[in-house]
Amino acid sequence: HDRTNMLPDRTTIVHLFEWKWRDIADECERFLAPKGYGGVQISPPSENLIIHKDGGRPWYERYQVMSYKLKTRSGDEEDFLNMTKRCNQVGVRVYADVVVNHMTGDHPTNVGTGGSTADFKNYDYPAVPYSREHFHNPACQINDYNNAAEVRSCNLVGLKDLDHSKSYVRMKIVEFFNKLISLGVAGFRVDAAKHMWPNDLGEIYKKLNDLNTNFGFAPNTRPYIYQEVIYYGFEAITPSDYTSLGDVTEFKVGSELKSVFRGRNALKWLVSWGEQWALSPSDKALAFIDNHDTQRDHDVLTYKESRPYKAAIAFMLAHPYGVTRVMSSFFFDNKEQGPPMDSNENIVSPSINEDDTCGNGWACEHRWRQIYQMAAFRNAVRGTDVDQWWDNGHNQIAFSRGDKGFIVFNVEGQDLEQKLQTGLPAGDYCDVISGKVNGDKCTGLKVTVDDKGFANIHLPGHVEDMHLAIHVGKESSL
Ligand code: LM2
Ligand code: CA
Repeated sequence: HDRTNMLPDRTTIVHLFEWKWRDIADECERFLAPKGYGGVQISPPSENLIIHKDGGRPWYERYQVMSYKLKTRSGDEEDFLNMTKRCNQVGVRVYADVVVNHMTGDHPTNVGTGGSTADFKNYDYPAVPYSREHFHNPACQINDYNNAAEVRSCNLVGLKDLDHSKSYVRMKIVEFFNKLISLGVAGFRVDAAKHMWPNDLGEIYKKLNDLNTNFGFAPNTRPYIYQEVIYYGFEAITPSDYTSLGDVTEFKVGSELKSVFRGRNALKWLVSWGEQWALSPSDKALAFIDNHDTQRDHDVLTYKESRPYKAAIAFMLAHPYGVTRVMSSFFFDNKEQGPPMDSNENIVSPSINEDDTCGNGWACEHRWRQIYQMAAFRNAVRGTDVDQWWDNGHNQIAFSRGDKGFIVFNVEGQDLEQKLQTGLPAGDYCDVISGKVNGDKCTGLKVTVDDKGFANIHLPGHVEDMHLAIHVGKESSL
């Protein structure tokens, strides 16, 4: 077993942003498990402040914590348990987004999704309970990201900052994490980890229970922890401050691959992808192209720019670097807009179309053929290295993963026509990007590998996708 606690033949986590627990349970059974996804990151399960904005409920209300009661618009504790049971049953792990750096900001209304109230001016959160002594005092605001103490001990965008040097605060957080462990989670995405002191986090992690064996985890299994440390260089706090405690989110994956697949940096340089690009060590990194913050606030690739987005995700999933996470969004026009909701402010479930895509306002990138079939590619090639590297000196590249998979990218705008060494056993393969295996047919491009491992690859410059991928296993071999 690796550190993620996923099944040994699964590799990729999907972030089902703002989904309801019952819908996630359904999705584990009907799509994630059959397609080979290994885990799901859920939105924060802790009770949040209800916020009304422009007639809607902004997504970010979930990052303003009222208590550790498991009651949000995604569901209650019973729904949560239904989700962890059903997902684990089909081998899909659940990772909870835990928001413990802070509670809420100041706000004119003070009712939470679980009915709890708080007195913000007095730092009084009776449903935990927390009071003034549990927060950094005097309160200060974060302005200077070159000042580590300020980043960690002052308020992030006005959110009341907990003081984790207090053993009571640590205890409340440990209780909350252990509650989630008892309910069957496999690990945690630690929100705003950069804003907490590493030593305090270490003390909290040490007191966590092993995963609950009733959900299929082996005895003595530790939770998988990946910590959100936003870093693009030039700041006082770096991901390496946290790697002795767990994994870190690697934001440079998305920013670097954006430039490459938009054609602003040559693909040939990807030959050295990984630590040589000043990324965190592969065995400490959570790799992703976009997340719920960057898709709103940064110029990264998202579903809105689907051609380079799919290629960047394919490269990430084809390359052995890091643990991989795929974003799954709802459509939005303005960045505060929350998930689709009905007139009672309940989140609307995604509908599922004939062609696997979603309706009711959900983008469901994880259901795009070019994405879920690359998650299966990553499963099929696990344990192998990058091999048979080829490039044309510019923006056409190809590489294999041992003798298990082979992928080609063409960002040149001109056709690629090459006889290439695929590293694969002889046979007919179906390109999992332009199509899929259907019975004994391929609905997309067919690639024939000869007994020496060579194949004639034709990848036009102006087709729907800029890449082609084949691999051993039922999803691609004919
Ligand atoms: C995170 N990582 O460190 C989350 O990934 C990110 O989504 C969270 O910010 C942030 N940390 C705190 O958990 C989001 C959102 C902010 C929003 C906060 C709190 O990006 O814009 O701040 O959640 O809801 C909002 C307002 C802000 C206001 C604040 C407090 O946008 O203007 O500040 O609430 O009322 C006065
Ligand atoms: Ca803090």
